[in-house]
Amino acid sequence: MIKVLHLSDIHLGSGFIHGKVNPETGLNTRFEDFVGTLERCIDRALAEPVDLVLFGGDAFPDATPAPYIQQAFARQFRRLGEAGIPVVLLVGNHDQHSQGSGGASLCIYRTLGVPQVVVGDRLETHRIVTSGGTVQVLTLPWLNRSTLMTKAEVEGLSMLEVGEVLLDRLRVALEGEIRQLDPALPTILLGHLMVDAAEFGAERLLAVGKGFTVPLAFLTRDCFDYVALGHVHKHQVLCREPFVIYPGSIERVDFSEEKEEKGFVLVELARGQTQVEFCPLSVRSFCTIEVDLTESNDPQQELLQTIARQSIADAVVRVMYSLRSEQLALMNEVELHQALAIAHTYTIQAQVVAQVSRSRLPELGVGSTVSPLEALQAYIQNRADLRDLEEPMVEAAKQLLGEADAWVQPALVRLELEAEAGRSTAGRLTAGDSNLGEVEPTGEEVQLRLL
Ligand SMILES: [Mn+2]
Repeated sequence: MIKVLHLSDIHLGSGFIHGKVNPETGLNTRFEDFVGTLERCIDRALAEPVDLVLFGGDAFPDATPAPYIQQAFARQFRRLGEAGIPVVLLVGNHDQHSQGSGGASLCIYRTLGVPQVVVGDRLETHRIVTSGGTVQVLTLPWLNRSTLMTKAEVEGLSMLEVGEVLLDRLRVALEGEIRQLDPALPTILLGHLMVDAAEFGAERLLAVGKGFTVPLAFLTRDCFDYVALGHVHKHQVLCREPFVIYPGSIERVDFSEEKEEKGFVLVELARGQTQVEFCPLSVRSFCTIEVDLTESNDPQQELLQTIARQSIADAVVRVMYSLRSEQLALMNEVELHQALAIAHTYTIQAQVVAQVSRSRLPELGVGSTVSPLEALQAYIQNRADLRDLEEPMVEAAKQLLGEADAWVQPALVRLELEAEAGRSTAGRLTAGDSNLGEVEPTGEEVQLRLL
C-alpha cells in the first residue's frame, strides 16, 4: 500500500483584493492565508507520513509570479524533499507561459535538479520509487491546441472539428502511454484538465486560454488505480471505480467558492483496493450578505439586523443592498462600517433601484379638469413615499398658488417689484387698484416686505 497526499490549485498569490496589508509583515493577509494553508497540507504529509505527494497544477495565478511568492511555494515543497518524500508537480494552465510555448514556472525544479521533485509538463509516465513501493504516475498537463496540433492542421477547421481532432490525438497519445505501463505496479493518472462530467466553478473564469473538455470515459480505465485531477476548484468525486477525484483548490480564490469546502485528498493506493479520504481544511470564510431594502420602512435598521445575524468575524464579507433613491438619506454609513468592523475585510455595494414606472392616474387623465391643488393631492395619494408629507406639501402649494391667507396680492407684488427697481412707491400705491386702501405705506414698510 502506498500512501499519497493529493492537493491541487494552490493559486498562491491570488485573491489579494480580499485581503489587506498586515502591518507587521508588510504582506497581504490573503497571501499569508494561502501560505498557511499550504503549510498545513505539507504538515499533514509529513505527519502521516505519506509516501508520495501529488500536486494537480496551478501553483500561481500566472507563470511569472513575484520572487517572494515563488520562494514561499518552494519553501513548503522543500520540506518534503528534506523528509525524503517524492512530489510530482503537474503543470496547469496558469503555470504555462505564452500558452505553453514559453515553458512553465514549475520547470525550474527540474532544471535545478531538485531531489525528489518530478515535474509533469508533458504526457509521460514516471516510475517513482517511494518508501511504500514503486508507483507509476502518468502525467497529463494542461493541453492546448498547440501541444497536439500544428497551425497548418488547424487551418480551415471549425472549433468543433478542432476539438474532435484534439480528442483523437489525445486518445492515441494516452493509449501509447498506457501500453507501456507495467501492469504489476500501482498506477496513477495525474491530469490537469476539465472533465465533461465536472461541475464548473471559478476556474472557468480564471482560465486564460480555452482548453477542451475531456470525456470521463478517457480516464476511467482499469489500468489506473487512482485518477488525480486538478483544474476544477470545487472538490468532487467523478467516479469510484477507479476513483477520479478533483480535490479542489486549497483556499477560496474568490466569492464563487464561498460555499465550497476546501481540502485535499489522502489516498491509500493498492491495485484494485484503493481507498480515499477527503481532508477538509479550515480556511477563512467568505460571506455574502444580500438584502433588498426597497420595501423597507427603516432600511438602515433592517440592514444592520441582517448583518448581525451572520457570522462575519474574521470573514471576507461583501454586503450588497438595493434601495430606492429617496431612501438614501435614511442610511448611515458610519454605523454600517462599525457593524462590519469585525470582518477581516469587507466591501459594500449599494444599488439604487430605478424608479418603478407608475401607472397613469385616471383622475389626472385627458378630459378631466381638476384644479392644481386637486392634481397635487391625487399625485401624493398615489405616492406611498410622499404620503407623510401631504400636509406640508399642500400647504406650501397653497402659498405658491396665492390661495392661502397670505399678504401676497398681485398689486403688492407689482409694488415690490417697483420698489426693487428703486422707484417711489407711495403715490403709485394709492393710485393703484389694490385692496390695500387702508394701508398707509411708507418706504420702510415696503423695505420690510421686500425682505
Ligand atoms: Mn487550472
